[in-house]
Amino acid sequence: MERTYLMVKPDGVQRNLIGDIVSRFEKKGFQLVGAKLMNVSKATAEEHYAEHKERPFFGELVDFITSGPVFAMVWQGENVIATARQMMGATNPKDALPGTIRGDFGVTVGKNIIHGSDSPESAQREIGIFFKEEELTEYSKSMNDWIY
Ligand code: DAT
Ligand code: MG
Repeated sequence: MERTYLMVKPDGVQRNLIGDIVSRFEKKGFQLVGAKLMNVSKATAEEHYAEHKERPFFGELVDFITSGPVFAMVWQGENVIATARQMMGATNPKDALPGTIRGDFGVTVGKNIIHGSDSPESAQREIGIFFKEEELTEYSKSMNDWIY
C-alpha cells in the first residue's frame, strides 16, 4: 500500500490545526502509520528541502521549518500521495481552493500550513529522513473493508 510523508508546519502547530488536519485524512479513509511532534534541526531541514537549495527563498524556508515544532506523519492508502496533495491544495494559499487545507487556513506561500510528498520517490526519501523503521506501525483496520 502506498505511503506518504505529511508534516504540519510550525504555523499549523501554533494555530492549533493538528487535530483538524489529522481528522481530514482519517475521515477520508487513509491510515496513520506513524506520527510525532518534533523539532527539525537545520541539517535535517536542509536535507528535506535539498531540491530547493538554489531558490532565493531557501534560507527563509529552512528558518521557518526550524522555527518551532512540526507534526510529522506517515499516512498509508491507495493513491495517498496524489490525493493528499489535492487535499492540501496549491502551494500558494492564494491559489488554493476552499475545502483544501491551504485554501481553508493559509494566506501566504511562506506560511502554507502543511508539507506533503509529491512523488513515490520523494515520499520514500522524506519518510526515511524523518522516521526510523521501528517508529512506523503495520496494523490491519477492519474499517478498511468499508473503504476498499
Ligand atoms: P509544495 O510545498 O507545494 O510541495 P514546493 O515544493 O514547490 O511546494 O515548495 C516548498 C515550500 O517552499 C512551499 O511549501 C513554500 C515555499 N515556497 C515555494 N515557493 C515559494 C516562493 N515563491 N516564495 C516563498 N516560499 C516559497
Ligand atoms: Mg514540494
